[in-house]
Amino acid sequence: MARPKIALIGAGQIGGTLAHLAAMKELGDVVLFDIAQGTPEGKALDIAESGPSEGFDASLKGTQDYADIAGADVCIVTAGVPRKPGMSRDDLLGINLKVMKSVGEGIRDNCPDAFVICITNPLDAMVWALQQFSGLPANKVCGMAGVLDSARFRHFLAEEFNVSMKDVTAFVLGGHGDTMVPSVRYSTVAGIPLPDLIDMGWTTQDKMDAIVQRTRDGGAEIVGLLKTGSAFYAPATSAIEMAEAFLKDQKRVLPCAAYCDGEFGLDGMYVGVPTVIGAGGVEKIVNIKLNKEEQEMFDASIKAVQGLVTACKAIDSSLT
Ligand code: A3D
Repeated sequence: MARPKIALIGAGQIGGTLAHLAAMKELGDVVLFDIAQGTPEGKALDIAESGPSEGFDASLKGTQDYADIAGADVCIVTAGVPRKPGMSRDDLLGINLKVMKSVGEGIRDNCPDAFVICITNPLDAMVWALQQFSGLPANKVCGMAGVLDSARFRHFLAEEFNVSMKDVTAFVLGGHGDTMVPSVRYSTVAGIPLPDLIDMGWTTQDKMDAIVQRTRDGGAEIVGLLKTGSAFYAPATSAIEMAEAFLKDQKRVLPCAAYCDGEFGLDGMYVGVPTVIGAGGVEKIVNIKLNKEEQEMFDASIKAVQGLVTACKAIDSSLT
């Protein structure tokens, strides 16, 4: 059986890391596409030359030609511009929307059966636009943000409790922005909900509030340290987790930006929610109940995403 084909649109910091991870995990053959001449070719060759030492079998190719992504099974999109210190994700909207148009058309024309994972910011609006520009079914187009935001939350919790991060489950709902909703009630250590751990004296409410806020600011914290761009190791790892769930039909329960049509009371929009990812793409949205406080935070996040979608429509009248 031929190896799966993984197309990476954007061969920058995240794209290169995605290619390295996909090859090392032998998820399939990798095509790196970028408009920058030489970058995808150079990264593809460099990673291929790490194969003999690492011991993986995967072919890697860099290209500026969309025809090379033909028939891809998975397509991960990082094309566009990342933020610099002082910028919000929303500041990227105008420039990255134009990029989504060309990328969406490239996917539509060359790999309409792919499972598409968007990473480009502002995430929830860009994945919505990418689905429209590509015309692919909504369950085959989703955005990576929740896995990353949850991983950050899990990391901070594991440090606070001094336990293995393997035993910490957590998820973050809502849009991938300042209004995201890290769910304390639905996050656990080995099944014990965080509020119970506060009652047990493992931490305090103040410390938990600080961890929630650090999770919300997780992207900005890295941007502030790097100064020249945004996070790329953890974002790439998170998207690979989603791609692997699809390629291996794992039915993983992962938070991602998925198209909600009725779920969570939403009327056709992309936002971060818990989902089941398997061979069918986003196979299910896990429609959990929110309490009053969570619902208020979720509503504020929805409002922020809706504002970005409205801004996209004002820029490009082909979006409906
Ligand atoms: P960067 O290293 O700049 O890579 C982006 C690449 O896109 C560059 O190599 C560009 O040449 C390329 N590119 C630009 N326009 C096009 C085009 N029209 N077609 C093809 N390629 C193009 O950025 P990065 O890899 O650090 O980040 C990529 C995106 O991911 C940015 O928008 C970030 O804001 C976003 N990001 C999202 C998250 C989430 O959790 C959602 C996390 C981190 C970064």
